[in-house]
Amino acid sequence: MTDQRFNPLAADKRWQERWSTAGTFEADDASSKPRSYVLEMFPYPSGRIHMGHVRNYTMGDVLARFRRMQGFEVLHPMGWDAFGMPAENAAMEKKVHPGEWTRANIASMRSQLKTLGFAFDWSRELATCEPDYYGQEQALFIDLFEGGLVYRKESAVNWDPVDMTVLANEQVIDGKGWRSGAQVEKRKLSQWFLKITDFAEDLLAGLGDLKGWPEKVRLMQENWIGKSQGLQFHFALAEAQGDIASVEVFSTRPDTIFGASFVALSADHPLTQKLAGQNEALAAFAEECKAGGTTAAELETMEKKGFDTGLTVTHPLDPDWQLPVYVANFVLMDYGTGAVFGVPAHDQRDLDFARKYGLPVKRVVSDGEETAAKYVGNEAYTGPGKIVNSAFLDGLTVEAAQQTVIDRAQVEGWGKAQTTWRLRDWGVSRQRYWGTPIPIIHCDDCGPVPVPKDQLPVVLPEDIDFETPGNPLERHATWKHIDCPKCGKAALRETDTLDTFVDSSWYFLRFASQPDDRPFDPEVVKQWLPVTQYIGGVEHAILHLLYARFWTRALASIGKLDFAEPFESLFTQGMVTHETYKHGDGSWLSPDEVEKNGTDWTVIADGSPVTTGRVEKMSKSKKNVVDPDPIIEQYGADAVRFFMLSDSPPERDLPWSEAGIEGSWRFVQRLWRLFISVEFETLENEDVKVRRKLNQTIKGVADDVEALAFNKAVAKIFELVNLVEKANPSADKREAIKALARIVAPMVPHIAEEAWALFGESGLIANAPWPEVDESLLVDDEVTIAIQVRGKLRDTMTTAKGSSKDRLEELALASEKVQRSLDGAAIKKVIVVPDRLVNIVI
Ligand code: ANZ
Ligand code: ZN
Repeated sequence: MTDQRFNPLAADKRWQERWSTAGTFEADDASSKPRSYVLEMFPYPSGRIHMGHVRNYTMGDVLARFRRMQGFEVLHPMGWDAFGMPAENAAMEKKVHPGEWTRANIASMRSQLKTLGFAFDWSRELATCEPDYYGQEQALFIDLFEGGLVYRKESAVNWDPVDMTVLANEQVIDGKGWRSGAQVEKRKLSQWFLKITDFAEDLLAGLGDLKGWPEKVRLMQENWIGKSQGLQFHFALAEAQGDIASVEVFSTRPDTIFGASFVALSADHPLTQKLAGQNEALAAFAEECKAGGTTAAELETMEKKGFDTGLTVTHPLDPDWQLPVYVANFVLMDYGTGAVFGVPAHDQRDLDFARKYGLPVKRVVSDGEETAAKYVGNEAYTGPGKIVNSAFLDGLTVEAAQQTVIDRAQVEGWGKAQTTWRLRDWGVSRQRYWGTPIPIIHCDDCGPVPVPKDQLPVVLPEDIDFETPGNPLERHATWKHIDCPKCGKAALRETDTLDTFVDSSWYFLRFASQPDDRPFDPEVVKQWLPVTQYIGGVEHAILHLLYARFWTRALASIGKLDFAEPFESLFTQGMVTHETYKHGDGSWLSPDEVEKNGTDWTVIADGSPVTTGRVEKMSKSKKNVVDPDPIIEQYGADAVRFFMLSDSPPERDLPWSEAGIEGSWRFVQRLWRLFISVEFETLENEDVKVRRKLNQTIKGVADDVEALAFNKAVAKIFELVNLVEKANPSADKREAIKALARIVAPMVPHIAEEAWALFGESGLIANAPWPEVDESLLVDDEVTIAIQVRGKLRDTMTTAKGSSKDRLEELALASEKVQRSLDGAAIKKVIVVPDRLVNIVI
């Protein structure tokens, strides 16, 4: 006797074990089928799976399973982005070894993922913290080093004095370390860099070919790369300062050169430093500038401040024109030349600055209305227009004037056309333990020498001390002492480890091919890559994706790969959100600490009142997190998966709700009741309506899943189920129920396998083909046809789809409205467009 209720507790496990023992989802490198590589961004093993993971991996899973059913050999792997700070913090706070902490997290997250029945090829699982992964990364690093794409340079870094580490600009918030909250200092350190700027032009151009990427992500990458074309030229100092006789500036707006009002230097500019040596007030001002933010956003919003150096420079196009030289806090040293000329009328920062220091503001671009040189107001005009008040440039467009000034500068030799990039080389050195050791040995005689490949991996030492802050590798008694591989003299290992973004810049290659003796086999990689569909959070839109694109190109440039773009299509999914709850004292409460009584929320423990807050991304800090584990236990994997797909478009946020998951649970049970009803008495009657709907659903769901429009696919499944439930028994109804199991299989695979077995099918539904579509049944049976008389709409009629021209003409002429409008006139001709219109010409 079949159970009247679907029992996920038993079914989920049963099928998960079957898939695992059968190796159902292990990708075959030697397959002759077409390939599809479906990849979700691999997780950081923080400890527990959260709903965001569940949503992300469910989407990828549906696509992977669907593609398998469509006849593809699918690679759908899973692994762990396992290096990084949290493991070290755990080591410091809880006194566990980072490796132990990480591996325990991986184990529990792996078993959590398994309870969701994801079709992962677990045989390819990898963790970046294991020597068999990071050792191969070290080999690649050495290849890039030998290929001239790695170098070492002294550079100013953001130093967090509490965490004792270098921070990326993004990790500095209001001048403080993102984690420690300590005031960040600027320090000079020798660091390793990857030459991503060599590929700036190509990374930018490549964006144009990424048709399968969201426009907004491409735009974000474009802005990050930040190509600017303009003029680089110099202003001669009225009085040379030692060996400095002029100030070099970069401008994208040379057309505004006659609107110049001042020259501004960065606090780190060599001239600033020279002057600061003799001027204490200036030195203090420069220090103050350095303590401020460095991100573009911070520069945009902070108050503009300057220091008048008292020096002047001569305008390049007018020897009688002197401009003052300031040091200003909004000029960056590492962009352009570290100095600018200010044009207040046409640049907002310059205008704020000029108004504050009473500098001239002269209009040189006219919007077509106002042409006077005197500029009023506090809003700069940055739009298009004609040049005014600018001698030989007057009357030209902005673009034409730019070219004219560039040409003149080049001819007269005071400047040249210049392209500037916002993108900087990638500093990969981290003064941390839990990362890939940089495989370099420093020898006093030979300089930096790569570790010979046969001595890889350079393995992290296990016996480390986290009691004192700083880099444990640096402090370890013996680890760094090693003989130089070149000359044999005593030397020192590099004690910096690689930025964890390096680990995630090539893992998709290692998934495709993982030999023991090298990072990957390019021939095998070529068969799988580029990744057909990559899915992940938009928070990785810039750095991770840019670095991965760079690594692929860098490896291609040294002959290790023969393609440039790693991800053919990219999808960025929305977040899982939840209402927030607050106690009277302002502290956050978690959803399972509160309950609803009528319309009010109260604390379960003591009945005290709760205020509900906004629906926000689930996060530990706001305590609005719902742990997937108990939910899976209660409702089963299929209901959870189904809910993740049904309620919102995948790119939008999904508000978690109890009602939503319950709805999914009920739907799973409805499916079950349909499946077990399949043994009704065979009736040889037809049900064209059901057959038509079935075929439309097969096609529609396939299209929607292919477009990752899962919520639309779900809606179509609902419609089919509604119709089939109500239909009378028929052969068509039975066929629809059987096909339904395959249609829902990618979304709710456990119940689908159960149904498949129930139908007496041998094998797994996971291996079954997607149901075939009868194209002739896709069209609706009825159409509405317009009837015109001399091109004017007179009536409409609803007829069977595909009716003949003669039949349509006959029906049209039978229309009373048409006859009235013809009013007995002779018909010259009748034009019939089948399924569309009939036009009667008189
Ligand atoms: C004169 C001018 C007039 C400018 C005008 C803009 C508008 P993008 O497009 O982002 O590359 N600039 C150059 N180097 C800078 C630095 N190190 N720190 C801060 N600002 C700098 O911006 C290029 C423009 O940013 C340059 O063009 C320069 O100001 C400024 F109506 O020169 B412009
Ligand atoms: Zn040596």
